[in-house]
Amino acid sequence: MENKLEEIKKQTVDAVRSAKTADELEDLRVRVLGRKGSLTIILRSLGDLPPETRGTIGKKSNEIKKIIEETLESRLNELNETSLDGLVTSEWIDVTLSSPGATGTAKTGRLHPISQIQYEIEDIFTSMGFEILDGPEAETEYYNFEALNIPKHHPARDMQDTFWTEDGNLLRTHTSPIQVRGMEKMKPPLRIVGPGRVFRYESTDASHENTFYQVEGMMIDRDISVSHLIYVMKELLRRIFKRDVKIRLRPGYFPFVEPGFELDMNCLICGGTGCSVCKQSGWVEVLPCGLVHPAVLRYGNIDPSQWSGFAFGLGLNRLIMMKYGINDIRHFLSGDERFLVQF
Ligand code: FA5
Repeated sequence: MENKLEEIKKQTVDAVRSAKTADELEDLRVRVLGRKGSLTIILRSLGDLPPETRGTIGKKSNEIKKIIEETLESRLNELNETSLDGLVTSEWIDVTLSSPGATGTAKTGRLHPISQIQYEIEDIFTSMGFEILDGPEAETEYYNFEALNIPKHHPARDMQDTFWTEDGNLLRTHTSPIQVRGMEKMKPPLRIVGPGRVFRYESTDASHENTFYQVEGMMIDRDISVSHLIYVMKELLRRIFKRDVKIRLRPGYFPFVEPGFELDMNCLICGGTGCSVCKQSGWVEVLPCGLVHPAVLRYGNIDPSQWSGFAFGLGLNRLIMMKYGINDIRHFLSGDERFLVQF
């Protein structure tokens, strides 16, 4: 038995020392020390040995087990170190080298001007305590029209020509469904903005696209009035245009607000004296808004006798056109790099 133990020790230690991978080591460990391993079987059968040899064989078996375990561990450490050394030499990178973009061989990308202004507006609203919400681009009729106080067959549906899907849903024509989903999800008081892409079945021209971007905004609290709306809108425009902006409100009809307004800003291109951008009027229409209609609050499970609010829907494409003096809305989706690299 002693000879057998010596043989197991010698063979295993030799095999461990010449093993090249961790898998090989694990294989050896299982063959010798595993549940049915050669040494384990001997250790388990110690009870069957005559009492005079049991002590010696037991001691030797345990010594050999310890030697094999230590050899396995030290070979595994050696292999790990070698593979790390190999990685360091085969996969090192010089982090001080300049990137292909910096050397001019590859162009670095940039954010689309719409994304830039969207993130800027999100930051402005977040700093005023608004939360940013998202909503689906393919919507149900309920969220796009019904819950915004535009029932079936109401002529106001014609204000927004719609892409319908075959199953009776639609591509959202505005970001206003986000306010309905926001009201359903959150309890008042609430302040939310919902940016996103919207779609209208329209022919395109210099100021109309069939796919464009809006940012919806809504604030609901106790005793919200038009003065809160004016303050937030003026602050928004001041921060976007980096100067004080003169505004005016004109009555505007949207079934989901009452009263509803068209908010115009003083033309920044001509300073209000009249130019082609403002069609000689000195004013540019930038954002429709108003106080949330009680029916819309009710659709959002909010009691209009307790709460009131304002809402607005800002068209991002036209806002950027105003900011940079861009004369055709179709540039935005043209994918023309000559246009895009300017921002
Ligand atoms: C709306 O979409 C309302 N949901 C806005 C609103 C929200 C009003 C909350 C009151 C309260 P309107 O259809 O006017 O309103 O569109 C809003 C803005 O989207 C416009 O001022 C304009 O900047 C932009 N817009 C509308 N149609 C187009 C178009 N075809 N191409 C590019 N921009 C457009």
